[in-house]
Amino acid sequence: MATPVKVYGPPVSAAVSRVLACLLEKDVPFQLLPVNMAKGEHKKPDYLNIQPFGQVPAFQDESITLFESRAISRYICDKYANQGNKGLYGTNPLEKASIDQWLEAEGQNFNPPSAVLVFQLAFAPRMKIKQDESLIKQNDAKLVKVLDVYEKRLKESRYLAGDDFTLADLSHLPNTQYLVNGTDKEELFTSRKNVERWWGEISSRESWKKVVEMQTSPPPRSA
Ligand SMILES: N[C@@H](CCC(=O)N[C@@H](CS)C(=O)NCC(=O)O)C(=O)O
Repeated sequence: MATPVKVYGPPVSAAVSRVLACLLEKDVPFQLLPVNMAKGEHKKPDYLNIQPFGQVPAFQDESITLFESRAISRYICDKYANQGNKGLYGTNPLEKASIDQWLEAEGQNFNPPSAVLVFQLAFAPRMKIKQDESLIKQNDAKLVKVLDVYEKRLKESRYLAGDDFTLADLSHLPNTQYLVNGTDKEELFTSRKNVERWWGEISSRESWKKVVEMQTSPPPRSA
């Protein structure tokens, strides 16, 4: 049997959970290795050897070490093209171009405001960090504009890149999960008919349900 790929980082991290959802969609066996961020393990020299920016996730498969969750996900789809969800990253240049376009939209347009809101509204209170109201307001306004574009697109198309669920949709799962279930921003998604339908469909995928389970179950005790 092939050696499982390695993912370093906690499943509660949005970027780690993006990679986990992709591995589960592609039926790729993986080993999840803990990185104790509270203890600063992600800034220690050993970890910086595999992720020079000191962030999670890091990823290893055979001789390759990668960072950046979207690049890792693209690699997984290409390397394991013939297993699991074979259309996740498209099967021809036209499909791939559309998926890449919406993946970029997620990374460049959706992620910046949504990541700020997730941090400010879901993580800052738990970490006893004071929330920045003006940052929340600014990013709420930015996300409204992005979701208006999505609403229009999703009125014409079942999923972002076309008729099928792809990496472009998957990439939105982590931040949206936090915004819908862990903040008071659910309405941004539920007030838009087609965005709401899309969220209902993508968040009920078995792969994502498993990731949410991993996020909510306590980490295994070390011996
Ligand atoms: N663009 C990177 C973002 C990685 C990232 O921001 N990871 C966060 C957790 S979700 C992290 O490691 N934060 C700790 C830090 O930046 O020191 C990716 O997609 O992999």
